[in-house]
Amino acid sequence: MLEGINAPEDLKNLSIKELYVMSNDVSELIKKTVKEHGGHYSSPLGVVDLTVALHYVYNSPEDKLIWDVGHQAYAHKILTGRRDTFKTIRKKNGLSGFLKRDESPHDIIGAGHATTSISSGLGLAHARDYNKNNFNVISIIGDGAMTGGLAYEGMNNLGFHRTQQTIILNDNSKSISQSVGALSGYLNKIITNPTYNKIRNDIWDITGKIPVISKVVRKFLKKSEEGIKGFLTPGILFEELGIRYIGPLDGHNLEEMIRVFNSIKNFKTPVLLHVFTRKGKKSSKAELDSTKYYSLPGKDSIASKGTSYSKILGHSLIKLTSGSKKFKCITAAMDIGTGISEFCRNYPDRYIDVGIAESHAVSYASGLATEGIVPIIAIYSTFMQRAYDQIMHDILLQDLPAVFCMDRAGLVGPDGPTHHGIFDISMLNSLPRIIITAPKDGNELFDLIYTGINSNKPFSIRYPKENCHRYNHNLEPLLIDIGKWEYLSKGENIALLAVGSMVKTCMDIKDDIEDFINEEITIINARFIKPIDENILNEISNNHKTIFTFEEGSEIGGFGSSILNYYSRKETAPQIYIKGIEDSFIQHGTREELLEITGLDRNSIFNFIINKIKR
Ligand SMILES: Cc1ncc(C[n+]2csc(CCOP(=O)(O)OP(=O)(O)O)c2C)c(N)n1
Repeated sequence: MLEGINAPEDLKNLSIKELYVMSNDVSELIKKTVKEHGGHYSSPLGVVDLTVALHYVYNSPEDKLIWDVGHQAYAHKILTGRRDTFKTIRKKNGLSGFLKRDESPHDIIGAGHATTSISSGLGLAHARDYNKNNFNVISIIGDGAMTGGLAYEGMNNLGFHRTQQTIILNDNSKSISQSVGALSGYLNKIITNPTYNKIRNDIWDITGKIPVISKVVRKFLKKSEEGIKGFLTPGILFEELGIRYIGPLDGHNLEEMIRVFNSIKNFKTPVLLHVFTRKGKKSSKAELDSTKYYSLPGKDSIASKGTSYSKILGHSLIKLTSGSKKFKCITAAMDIGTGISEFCRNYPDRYIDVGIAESHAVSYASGLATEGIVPIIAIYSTFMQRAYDQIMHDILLQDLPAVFCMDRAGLVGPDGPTHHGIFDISMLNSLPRIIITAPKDGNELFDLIYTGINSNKPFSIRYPKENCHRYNHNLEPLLIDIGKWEYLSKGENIALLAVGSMVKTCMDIKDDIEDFINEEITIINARFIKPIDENILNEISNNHKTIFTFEEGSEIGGFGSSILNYYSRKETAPQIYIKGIEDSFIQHGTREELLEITGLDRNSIFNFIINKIKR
């Protein structure tokens, strides 16, 4: 059946029975494609029925469907003209794994970071009202994303301004792992509330048992779902905010969803529709363990050797902090991704999952720090962007210690521009007091964590989405002098200052460069991005004519620009060439492809150096 669906209009003439077949077909296509090519798995499967019902009732793109995060919107892609290209998802030049405005007119607002859909939706709704248009705005947000503060800012505004916006709360009681927090408990209570559900079902049954009035009453019930919920409503939290609550609805019952969507379509006021779905639906394994099947690597993915930096963080925290009560680890819904699950399991009183709430995580950390607890925040570089002001205002300005372990720093690969961690250096570089570091390998990550947690300072460590080449988990930790770089080789004339992942790349091409220019070169592991090692900079400026800097991060405001800035204050300085990521958003592809595109792979760096020297 899927063959005949090239746009959402093609769904409109199908019967309910056919819609179920359609939904199955879409799920099968997702399963087959993701198993083969990799991608998100349990989240997209959980919302196939919901997506079919939405596209059946609403008229996208005139009606605006806004998906939060977008990792679950695979069915939306398939039903909006991207069925045949779906197999290219997350591949270089292929479909994005998230929504993207330039990919389809049905992708109203792209996303990748959670919890934006209510605010963007309200902006859209207000623009509609201002322009005197008449479409529906529907924001679809998961219970995980609802743990983020932005959702409440959006609802607070929406409830006050009271315009048409429908929020569909896709509640599967899971974030990537279990959803956390009071709201999660509240939603769960609603779904499992036997009294409410019994009354609801009883009313429905009773109407069916009184044939004379059943048709009229049921018609009334269908039409006034709103009214019924008015006196039965369990969603009082939303109601009190001025948002009509309807639910909970079975997100796999197409008839029920279609009926309710049709009945609320003409509401002119805000509505929250609470839909419960099963993550991983249509795959028994994924339904049973949606966290394990959150994403699949794809058939062609080759497991690389070595230990991931994330795992090393987990090992290090256990090894370095388990004997002391003064450390507390904070995650914002990313315990698995950041490698700290084992720590969380073993030391439940010394870890907290705050939900998808990065800004809260950092302000929370500041509170801990005032009482002598050293907060260790395990977070992805890209999501740290959410907490920029909290770092500046609540940690640095207060002069409090905190350790930021920033995973996925640099190019992340198939998740693309929303997820690349390429702005953290520039973001933090301009802030006073913070120490910014990047290890050259796994052993150094261990030492930097040790140094950070004992520094009593705000200390950040960035490391890439990679398995590292050198890690010996039996080593004893070493304290590294803050601000001290490391000479890896000493030459004259030419020096390469490399940060983090770039150290190995520079070491890999060292011999080739030396053969080419017939002299030895200096390579420095610039493990402190801030403070920079002024002693070494002064030293090399005496006998080196040319300095190259390499970093897997934005060039503007990055490490290289700190070096330029330093030498610009001197009377004489070597010639400096900086290489990082130029001022643009980098699309998706494998990490290797993207390093090549950005000129940060071995070949490109070799050529970059040689071309400049030849000049
Ligand atoms: C700001 C931010 N922090 C963390 C993440 C990582 N992340 C991606 S999806 C997800 C869970 C989302 O849960 P939910 O909204 O319930 O959607 P589901 O996957 O259950 O459908 C998380 C934590 C993110 N995308 N954005």
